[in-house]
Amino acid sequence: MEKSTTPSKGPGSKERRRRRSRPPRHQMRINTKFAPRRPPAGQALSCSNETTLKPQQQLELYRYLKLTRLVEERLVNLYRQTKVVGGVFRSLGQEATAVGTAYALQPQDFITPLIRDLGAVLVKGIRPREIFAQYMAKAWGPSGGRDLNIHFGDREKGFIGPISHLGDMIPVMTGVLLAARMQKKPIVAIAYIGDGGMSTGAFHEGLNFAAVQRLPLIVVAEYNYYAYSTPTALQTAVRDLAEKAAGYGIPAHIVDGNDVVACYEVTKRAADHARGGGGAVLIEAKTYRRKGHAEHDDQRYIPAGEIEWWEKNNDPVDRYERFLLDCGVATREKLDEITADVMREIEEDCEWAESSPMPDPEQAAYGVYDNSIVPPALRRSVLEN
Ligand SMILES: Cc1ncc(C[n+]2csc(CCOP(=O)(O)OP(=O)(O)O)c2C)c(N)n1
Ligand SMILES: [Mg+2]
Repeated sequence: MEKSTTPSKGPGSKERRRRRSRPPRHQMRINTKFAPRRPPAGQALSCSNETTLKPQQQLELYRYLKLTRLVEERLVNLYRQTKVVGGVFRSLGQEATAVGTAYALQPQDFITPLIRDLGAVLVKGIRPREIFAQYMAKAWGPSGGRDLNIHFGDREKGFIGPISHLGDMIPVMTGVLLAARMQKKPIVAIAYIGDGGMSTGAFHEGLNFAAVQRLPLIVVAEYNYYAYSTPTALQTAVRDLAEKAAGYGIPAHIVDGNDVVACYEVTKRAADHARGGGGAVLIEAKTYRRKGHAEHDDQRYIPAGEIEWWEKNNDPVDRYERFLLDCGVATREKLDEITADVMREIEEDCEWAESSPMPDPEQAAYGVYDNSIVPPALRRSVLEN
């Protein structure tokens, strides 16, 4: 028998329930529980002491923070030796945001990072050797020299490679999550975005759609004071990026982006909310970009003393070391041991990447087009042997 084609009289009961379960207006406020706070006079900044992380996990977090910082330092060395193709983009001073947020995900969950989210990529299981080979455009790198820096992906590891156009990864990740819902895969995802990227049309359209569909998308908005040389106040009229969530009817958090524990805790809550069917969440991480847009940028547009203030008073690695030592999770010797181990890994991986050949020029024709329908111009000379 054929299925009834009677037109629907409106949303089904499941849809009605979903609509009714939307939070009332007054609940759509910004949660500031883990927002930046001033320490009591005379005390240096540490991290949130409200944590569900076990000591072993706390040490692992430290390892990722140091790994991120030291991989980037090595990239700068390689750049100065002219071995890097293209630019080097640092996350100096804001490593805790990428590391802490990504650490709150489960292995099956997805991320799509931006240039300042190397820490999230490493947490997702990408090895430093892949990063070095990719930056040097080597044949053994993940894109085989076709693209640079973190413009590659690894779907097995839940890492969707970003494209350059700011904002566009929000609708892409929304699509990934819609597909996962149709395949009944219970994943959540983080899409990272900068204060500048949030001013694009793609950001708005993507987040609006994710919110309407109640997709488990966590947008991590990195307020780091600048987009290239433009201060945030010159390109958005809101004070806090989190205010934008109200326009989509989704909850928002403001977190201290230089407190790795707070970043973890906020994202854990957002992921639980999203996984439980609550829909999209916006997390604004307050942090600071201590280097220029890329290594070539001399930062002449930055007010005198600003970078030095952040370096001295609000460095995420210093803060986390203070926290681990104060609460007795680690001794100085333990931290040194972890750092030495990270340096060993970087040494080994960098050597591996440097020993890789450059790609064969012909390889440029592969992995781009469907090679069964190669353009005639390339057919004989390149692809037929
Ligand atoms: C749609 C679009 N416009 C402009 C650019 C060029 N661009 C690349 S990064 C960047 C600054 C991004 O600033 P922000 O989003 O704050 O991220 P941050 O660099 O601070 O991490 C710009 C303008 C781009 N990639 N895409
Ligand atoms: Mg920015």
